[in-house]
Amino acid sequence: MNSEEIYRKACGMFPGGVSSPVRAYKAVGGHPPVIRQGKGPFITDIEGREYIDFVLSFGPLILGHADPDVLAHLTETATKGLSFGALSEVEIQLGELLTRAVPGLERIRFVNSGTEAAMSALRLARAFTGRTRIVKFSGGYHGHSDSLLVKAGSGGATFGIPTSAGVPESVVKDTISLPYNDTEALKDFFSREGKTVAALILEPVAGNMGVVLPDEEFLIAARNVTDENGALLIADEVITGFRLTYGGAQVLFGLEPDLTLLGKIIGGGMPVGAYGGRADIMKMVAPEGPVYQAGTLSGNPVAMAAGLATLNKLRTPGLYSLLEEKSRILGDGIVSIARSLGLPLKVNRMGSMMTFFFSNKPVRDLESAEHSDTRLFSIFHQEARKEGLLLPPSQFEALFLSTCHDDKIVNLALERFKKAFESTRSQA
Ligand code: HOZ
Repeated sequence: MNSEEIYRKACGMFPGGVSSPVRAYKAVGGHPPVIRQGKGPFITDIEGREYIDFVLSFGPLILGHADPDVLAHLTETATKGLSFGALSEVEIQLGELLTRAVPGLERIRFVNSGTEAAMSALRLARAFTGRTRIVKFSGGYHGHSDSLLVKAGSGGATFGIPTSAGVPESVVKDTISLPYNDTEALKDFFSREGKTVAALILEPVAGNMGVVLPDEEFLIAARNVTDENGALLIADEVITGFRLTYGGAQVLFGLEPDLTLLGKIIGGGMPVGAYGGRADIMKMVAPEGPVYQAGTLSGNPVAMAAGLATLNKLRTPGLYSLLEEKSRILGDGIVSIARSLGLPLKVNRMGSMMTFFFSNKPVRDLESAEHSDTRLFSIFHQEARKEGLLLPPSQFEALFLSTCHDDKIVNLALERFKKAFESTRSQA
């Protein structure tokens, strides 16, 4: 079967033909690729077309596809059994690495996805504070649990579904959404209603309305207003954890959250999530405390092994500065190509995550992200695909690099970007 036939079959079986909405390519047009395999910086579809991959499974694959060391450790672990529903040594080893690397993580609980981590951390924050209200930011995406699907980024922004159908009003009435980077609005809200808030949840660098960088004062205010009002600060580092530097955004910015959410990279491409933080809060989690949360496959040994091998490799000295250098070359190169062609483009980048917005205005929040020309983005996406570049299929997702995206790959990618921008301009 060719990809079109497979996709047609998938559409009869899965909603939108996919297992997660953004990857259906509805926002950019064309059939989504059917993938045969990935290797290093490349991904190959069923027809044998090879792309330089900048999606990287939406973030986890910081070492590129099928890293040999990750595969070796995963395979060795898998031969001893796939799941035990019991404690295993590899779980302790990954837990130890994480609690040492992430400053705010005194204790941790493994789950299976970022969604599960966020949902569990909210329950814990509500139990710990005895309050119900949650503050998030518009365009922030913290998985798809009911109370967090309010003005959500990622698929929510991509498909213009600000709050999902099926989420009862009674559930979202306790969720407040404020504009990202608006320090005054944040202070103002907390000065009036801060004592009713259980938790403020934020992505330290937003990655789900496209990449949006935080103002320093915004992050400082997030810590201060929660401290002053007895609310918890939850840092959603599902994307930024071990992406921006070893440990994550909180290491980079000196942010001290009460709870942290992790996922993606810490599973090295296997399904994993984790939440953790202050020991006095985490001791409320069952069976030590009254906050129930459980999972048959939580702490799965094979996933733990993939995460462990990935994190061990990320400790290589100089790895993050090299990644930064390649990402800078790519980001700057894209800016100068677009400028030379007179295309309106704003590139937001931090380390190896970036988004280029087809916009002539700086992008600092959901409103300015939504100002982008998504029609131009979809034209560009299709042209880039023709040139052999696989990009996130939405203006509101992040593009990632891996350690396999070396000089040669970045230069080749820039040549392809140039051609794709040229064809886009002729259709603008
Ligand atoms: N929410 C994910 C990225 N921000 C999308 C994952 C997927 O569709 O695979």
